[in-house]
Amino acid sequence: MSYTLFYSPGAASMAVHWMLIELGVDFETQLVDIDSGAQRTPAYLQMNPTGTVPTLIVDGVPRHESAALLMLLAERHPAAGLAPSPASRDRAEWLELMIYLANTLLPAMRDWFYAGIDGDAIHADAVKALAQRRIESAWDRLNSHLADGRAYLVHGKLSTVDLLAVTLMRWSRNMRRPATTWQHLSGYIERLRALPSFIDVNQREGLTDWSNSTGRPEQ
Ligand SMILES: N[C@@H](CCC(=O)N[C@@H](CS)C(=O)NCC(=O)O)C(=O)O
Repeated sequence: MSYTLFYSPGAASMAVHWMLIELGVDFETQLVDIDSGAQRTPAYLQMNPTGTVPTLIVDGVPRHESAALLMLLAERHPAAGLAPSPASRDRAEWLELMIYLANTLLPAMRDWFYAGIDGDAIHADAVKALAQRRIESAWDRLNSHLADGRAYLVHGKLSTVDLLAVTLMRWSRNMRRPATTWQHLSGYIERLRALPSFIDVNQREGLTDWSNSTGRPEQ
C-alpha cells in the first residue's frame, strides 16, 4: 500500500497526517503552499478539483475529503483499531460522530475562515456569526458526550473521530471561546495532545502554538 499526502500545516490534512503517523505505515508528504494558491494550479486541480487539502494518493489514485480519508485508512488498516468493526456495538456511534463532524462542524469552520472568500465580503460578518454559533454548539455536544468520564469520544478508545475532532478543536484556539474552555473538552484535549503521534505531527508540520508544553493546556 502506498500513500502520498498533499498537506498544508494545521489544515484539514493534519488529521490524515496524524493518522498515517498513528498507523505507523510508510508514506510520503508534499507541502501545498495554500497562501500562494498552489491548490489552484492546473496540476493540483487535476488531482483534486475542489482545490483544497488534503489530497491523499492511495496506490496511485488521488482521493479527497478528510473524513472519508480517515475512514478509508481505518478500513485499510483494521488491526490498528481506529474504527469499531462493522459488527461492533460502537459502530453506530462512530459513524454518527464522523458524519456529524464532516456535515456540521467542518462546514461551519469553513464558513468561519472563508466567509469573505467563498461568499460576498459584505455579508461575511453575518456568515461568521452563524458559523460561530454552530461551532460553539458542536463544542457543547462533544463536551456532553465526554461528561460520563470517557477518555475518548467513542467508547473510551482512540478512533478517527478523535483525530478529526482535535484537529478541528485546534482551529478554535483564536476564537472568542476556544474549545479548551469547555469543562470536559479541556482534559480531553490535554490527553490527546500528549499522544506521541500528535507531538510528532506538530513537529513534522512545524506547528508550535497549541501544545501541552507549558504544563497547562494552552487556549
Ligand atoms: N471538506 C474538505 C475541506 C477541505 C478544506 O477546506 N481545506 C482547506 C484548508 S483547511 C483548504 O484547502 N483551503 C484552501 C482553499 O480553499 O483555497 C475536507 O474535509 O477535506
